[in-house]
Amino acid sequence: MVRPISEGIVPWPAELADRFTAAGYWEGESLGHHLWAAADAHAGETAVVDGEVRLTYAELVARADAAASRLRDLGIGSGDRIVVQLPNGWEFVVLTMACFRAGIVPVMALPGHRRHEMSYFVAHAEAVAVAVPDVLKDFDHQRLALDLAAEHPGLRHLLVAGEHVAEGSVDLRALCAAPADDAEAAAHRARWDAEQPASSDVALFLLSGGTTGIPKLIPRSHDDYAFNAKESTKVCGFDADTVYLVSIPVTHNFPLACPGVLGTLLVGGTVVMLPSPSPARAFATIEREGVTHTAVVPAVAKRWIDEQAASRTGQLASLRVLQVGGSRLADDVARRVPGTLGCTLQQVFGMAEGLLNYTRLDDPEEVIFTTQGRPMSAADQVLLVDEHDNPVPQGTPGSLITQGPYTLRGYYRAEEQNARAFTTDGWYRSGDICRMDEMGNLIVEGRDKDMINRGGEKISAEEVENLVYQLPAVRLVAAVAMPDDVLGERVCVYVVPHDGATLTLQEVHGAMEAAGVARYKWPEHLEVTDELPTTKVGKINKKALRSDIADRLAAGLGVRAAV
Ligand code: OOB
Repeated sequence: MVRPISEGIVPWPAELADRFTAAGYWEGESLGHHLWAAADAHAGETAVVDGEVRLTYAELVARADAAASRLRDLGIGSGDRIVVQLPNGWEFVVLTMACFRAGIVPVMALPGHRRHEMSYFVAHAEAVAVAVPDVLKDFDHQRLALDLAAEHPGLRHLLVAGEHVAEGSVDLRALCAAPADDAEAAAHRARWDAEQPASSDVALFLLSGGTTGIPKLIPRSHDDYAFNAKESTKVCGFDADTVYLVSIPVTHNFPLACPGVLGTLLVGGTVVMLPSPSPARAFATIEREGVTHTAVVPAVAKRWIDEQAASRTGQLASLRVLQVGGSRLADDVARRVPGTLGCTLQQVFGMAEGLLNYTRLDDPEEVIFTTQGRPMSAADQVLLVDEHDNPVPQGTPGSLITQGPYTLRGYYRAEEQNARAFTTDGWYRSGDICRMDEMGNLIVEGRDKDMINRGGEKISAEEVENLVYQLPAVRLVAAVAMPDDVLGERVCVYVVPHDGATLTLQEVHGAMEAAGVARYKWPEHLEVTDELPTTKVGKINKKALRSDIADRLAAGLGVRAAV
């Protein structure tokens, strides 16, 4: 039963694929092959730590092989999709490795997603299963999964991690349990050693940051994602002594594979998992486990710095590298990292679509503090272009387009969006406005995509607008970013109501709640107005709205965060 996904995938042109293989960027092996090779080389060493649970490499792969067999027994096999909405925990690692091994394709959802998003992922990916916690932060994910199953007949299995597994659901912890004995372990191992997915197959789907009304799925192949993670370990100095802490959601590309969990496991290091980056627990964990590397978004970096500056309680001597990315890190916050946290800062400007830029660990301080780094690989092609796709002069801001051995050629089943998101010769339009210094380092100056970056969580303005348009009072709506000290940006909506109609932020939230929309997308400020400014061609002038809300905030007009 081998049914790799091909329909709806835009492949790399054969000539490029050959070049990437000849140059060794693509090694022609599955992610499982690489991970199991590392596990064999480090069998007795600790691979994963999650609270009281500690798994050696030998235990981890034995569980993953057994889980792959148990999934197969359920009828889930090569080419099938599972929407994975798990928090940071050992079950996530075992399940993901089992999927890679058996050619099952996980769709990496976030714990914050709700019915609106999950239902779309299940439908668009034609998922046969979802993997969820029972309850997380007072939200009943299992209930949501049951509702999804009622709505989507193809969704046959609910894999549930937790104490309360409903009848009819599959106990994910049991599915990920150790095999009974060595003989059983050897049988599972032999089975999957003999049956590996092709390296060009889709290994997983990541979610796009979102600029369109509907979210898009990013297919990542075994070849390209292995390169993504492995090459990152070189640039970031990961090796078998690395103890990597993951405290931001592991289903994000950044902590998953830049180098993240997968990179750490590929070089024989130890992954330490925490469900959230709260400073007290993170600091205690760094001390207890001797964490050497970790990745956070700028809002978390700032929290850690402020906490440590105020209390000096964190014993962070083991910490060597703090990676910060996902949104723009302010230069002044960057400068405080080494002095306060006692480690090297590494800025990371990446995207789930592929291209990763890193400051190098031995770069001059000014480069580390004021730039977002340069492409990971010599094979990454990056151009900064004007509105006609012509390269801008060096030092001038331009829109970043890119192609390379780990940057996608098209979103999954999204022909219409692909026509806009890629140049005719296949370069990905990131929508980021950047400048390049003489050394080739990129500085992110803004964006020409209609997206709001809320502390690293990406929100499509169009998606929010479509949801607000559902309210009968709304004649016109525009969603824009409003500046915020903590998160960088939050969602603000400008609404022109129909004649005589009124609207409150509570009503907007009520509509979001009713539609089952993830909370991080809920507008946090509403401006009701008589008209919206337009550009010369008659489009809503979002630039004017962004500066309007920034001016209002600066003038202290009592704009307050509501969520
Ligand atoms: C990461 O990935 P996504 O897919 O959630 O978001 C990508 C977008 C970029 O196009 C850019 O607009 C923004 O997020 N971004 C940054 C940034 N890192 C990402 N903007 C300014 N400065 C940065 N350092 O966010 C992501 C994926 C892999 C590694 C790191 C981040």
